[in-house]
Amino acid sequence: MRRSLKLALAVTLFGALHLLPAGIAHDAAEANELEVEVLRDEDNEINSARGGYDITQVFIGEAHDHTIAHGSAGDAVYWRAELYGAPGNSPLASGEWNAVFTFESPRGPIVRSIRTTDGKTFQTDFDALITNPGDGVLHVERAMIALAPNGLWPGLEIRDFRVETFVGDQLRDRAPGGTPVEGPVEIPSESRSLVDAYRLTGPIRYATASIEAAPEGARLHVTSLLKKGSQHVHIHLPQDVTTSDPTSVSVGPRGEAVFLLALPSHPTESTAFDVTTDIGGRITLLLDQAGLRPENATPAGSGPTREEARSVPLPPAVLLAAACIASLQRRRATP
Ligand SMILES: [Ca+2]
Ligand SMILES: [Ca+2]
Repeated sequence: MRRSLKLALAVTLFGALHLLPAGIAHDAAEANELEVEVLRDEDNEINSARGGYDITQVFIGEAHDHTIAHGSAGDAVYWRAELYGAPGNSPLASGEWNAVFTFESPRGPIVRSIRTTDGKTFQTDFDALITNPGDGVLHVERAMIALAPNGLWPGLEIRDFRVETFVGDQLRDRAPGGTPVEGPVEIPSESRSLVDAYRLTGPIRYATASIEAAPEGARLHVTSLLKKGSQHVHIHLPQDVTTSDPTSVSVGPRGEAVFLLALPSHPTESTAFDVTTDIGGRITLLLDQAGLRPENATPAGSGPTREEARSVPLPPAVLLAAACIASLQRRRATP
């Protein structure tokens, strides 16, 4: 059985923008199709006079961000939100503008905020923050909460998503909920929650991967799962595995990147390595190099021939599940 190619796949994303030449990195918005809209709040005109961010659409997504950490420690859940208004537009709105994001987790509420006095520079307790301030609007692209340091891991459910905005200590909008105007008085609205809960997966939905034996060593296929967006795929090979192909390739919607891998003549034990994408995907692959060793390296009759092994379709879905479970168990074992 050792002759068959064994590999396990776990999938996740990685913000490798720093590895790319300027001008070819993709924007985080390419991943919008993977997000889940959790809140839809009224679009009001009241705050344009009173000041304070007007909450409209709010989404939850997942991504890996290497600026938080490499490997699984950089996997995060993030908020995306469209907040209308900008400090300075109203004399009534002087002071600090604040947007507070909350969801419930099995470890208790996770509360983070974004604060500003000029609408361009921000103070935050999110683990990473990507904003795009526009004319009278703040696009919160990714307000990220790392999973592991906050007691979160794939498989857990988070719920009760809510956002509140303030000027100073005065509440100016909330979602779900209407528009507060004076103390407990608020203008009712059609604001609503769109989901009861969101189950964390880790950043594995950006791409999938498989490995097959090839005469030269092994062939790694990485397929983008995006229907519309584009992304760069990066492979981070173990030290003793090489490729003459570029290790960073742009793939379009449903596109595939193929890497021909050269394996060491004296294979070591199985090795894990990451496949990442520049907009936040990360997958961990487990390459059992022993499964690819030359014909004469194993006793005769111990398994299928190399030719047979090559012809056996690999069950990547099963292996992927196994790897994800292993990953989950590791996370649960972490206090
Ligand atoms: Ca609103
Ligand atoms: Ca509201």
